[in-house]
Amino acid sequence: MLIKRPDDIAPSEITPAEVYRARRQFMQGAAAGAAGLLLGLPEAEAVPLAATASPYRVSDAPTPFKAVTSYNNFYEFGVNKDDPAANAQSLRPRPWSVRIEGEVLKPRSFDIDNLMKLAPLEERVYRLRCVEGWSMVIPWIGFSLATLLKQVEPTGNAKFVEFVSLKDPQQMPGQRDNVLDWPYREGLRLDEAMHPLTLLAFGLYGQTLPNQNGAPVRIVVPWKYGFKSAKSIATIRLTKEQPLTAWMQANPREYGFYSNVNPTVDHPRWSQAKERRIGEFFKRDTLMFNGYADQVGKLYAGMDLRKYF
Ligand SMILES: Nc1nc2c(c(=O)[nH]1)N[C@H]1C(S)=C(S)[C@@H](COP(=O)(O)O)O[C@H]1N2
Ligand SMILES: [Mo]
Repeated sequence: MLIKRPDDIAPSEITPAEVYRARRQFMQGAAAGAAGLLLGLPEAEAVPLAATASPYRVSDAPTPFKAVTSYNNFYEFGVNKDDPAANAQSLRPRPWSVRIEGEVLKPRSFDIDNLMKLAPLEERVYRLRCVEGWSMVIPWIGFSLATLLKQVEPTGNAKFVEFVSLKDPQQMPGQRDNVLDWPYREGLRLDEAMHPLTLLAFGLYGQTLPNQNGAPVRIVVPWKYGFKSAKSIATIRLTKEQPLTAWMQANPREYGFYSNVNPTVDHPRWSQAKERRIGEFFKRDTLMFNGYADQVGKLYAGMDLRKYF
């Protein structure tokens, strides 16, 4: 088990008070977990993660921890919003390895605890906009995916990055239903994957990722609809061709490869002009690229975003 003593962080100076409170509550829980271990009770799953504050933080109020961890989309554990929190205890996030392969000079597998040490962990507060019309603000912990991609040295042929989630119906009971063609697969263009905002996330709210949020490691791409941010990743593959994602395979008319948040291009079943921030009553206007246009707009210069939805 991995325990980082939080002695070297002063969370009050780097995180919003709310994050700090959630972290303190969590650490009390962790202490109880350690006591449980002595009594032979099941070990607490989450452990504190120290991180420094990244400048990538929106000023919107973070969505409460309770909502972030109880209102989820994670079809491997069921299709209802409360299914992942109810069912994801069967996921075993340790031991875990992530294979990174394909068009790279140095393919390799990382044990999750070594992968986490590849770069200093940062806390970043991002908006997350689901294509279904709701949104959250989440303090993630991780580092830029680019750090990992540079380590394996992409070849000149690498143009895309495919993310493959775990496939194991024993751990993921929702995979006994064919709602998607498992495993869950997502993808980015290489320049999108290399953008510093694209986060390899290991935690949220000062602790390791709860299973329902994609333990032990996931991607977070804040300017795209939430489904692009694949959870519980087992393989990262660099490719020449654009990968076929699980959602495009299921319904190519509704789910495009790009899926950039765009209030002017509607999904066939849902307007994308407005969103409901979880915990708020009035709808908000959805922002172009989810508010990240200054940082990522140039990736799409000259592209017809209706065609490349
Ligand atoms: N493997 C996998 N990743 C996934 C999903 C999923 O069903 N399976 N759902 C996606 C969707 S639709 C959203 S909105 C986000 C939700 O992330 P959260 O539960 O951490 O807020 O995860 C995405 N990643
Ligand atoms: Mo979503």
